[in-house]
Amino acid sequence: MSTLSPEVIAQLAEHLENAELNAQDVTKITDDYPDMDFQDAYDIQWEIRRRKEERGNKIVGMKMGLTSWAKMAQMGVEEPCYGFLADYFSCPDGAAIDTSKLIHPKIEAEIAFVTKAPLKGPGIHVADVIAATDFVLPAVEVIDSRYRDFKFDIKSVVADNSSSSRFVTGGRSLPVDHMDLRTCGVVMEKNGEIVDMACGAAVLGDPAASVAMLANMMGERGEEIPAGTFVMTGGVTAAVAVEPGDSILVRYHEMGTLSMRFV
Ligand code: OOG
Ligand code: MG
Repeated sequence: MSTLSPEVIAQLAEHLENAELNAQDVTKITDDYPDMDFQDAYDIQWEIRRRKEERGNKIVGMKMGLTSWAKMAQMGVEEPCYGFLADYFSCPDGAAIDTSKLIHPKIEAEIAFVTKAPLKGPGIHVADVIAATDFVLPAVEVIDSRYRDFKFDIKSVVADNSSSSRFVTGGRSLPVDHMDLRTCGVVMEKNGEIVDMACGAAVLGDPAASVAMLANMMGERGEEIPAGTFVMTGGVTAAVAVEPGDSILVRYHEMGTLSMRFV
């Protein structure tokens, strides 16, 4: 069910995408549309995606969010959500990330998958995900909610493409059966000091369960995760705020390190 008209969906998509492109915060949209539902929220997100594709941007992956207790507790939201990744979100390992294009960036250490076969829900489980995985690799997401002070509810954040803004990937990719991702340790360092650490099991008990949930959530709209898709499974720790001058290093068990600085 949806409650908003196609005109309002289009207008809210333009409003939230402009907030992203102009790096200007806005109030959460549920303040003005308290009755909007999940379908409305995802309709707005898919309309933002359509706008970008129409402008020539390429979609280069998907992300799950709010999949760890650390993240859910930090944001006060207890339901996972997904978003898309556009070409210009992608930054190379070691990148200098320009904060003037962002509102209030935070970083998250994540484990990513690349698929080699399509995954279409409903009914996708962890074994399907493992069978469809080409390799796994480390990723750091830079989230940047367009909502003032990062304050939102689940429907507002879904409409805002789940705060997606930049990501860094690289490190060492591995076959998915090389190790148990649940015990894959991650150490986050900011300016040479450890700020947080966790392991893969923080994400829904197993990061592969996050990919399965993405396939099942997309399946509700008749969409699938195509073969060759890069999927970030969600922050293992709470997100860490960054500002110009900060330098970040994330160390992963067996998957190397990722680094970036903010300018
Ligand atoms: C929503 C996006 C969360 C993650 O990895 O948990 C997310 C937010 O916290 O702004 O990307
Ligand atoms: Mg994330």
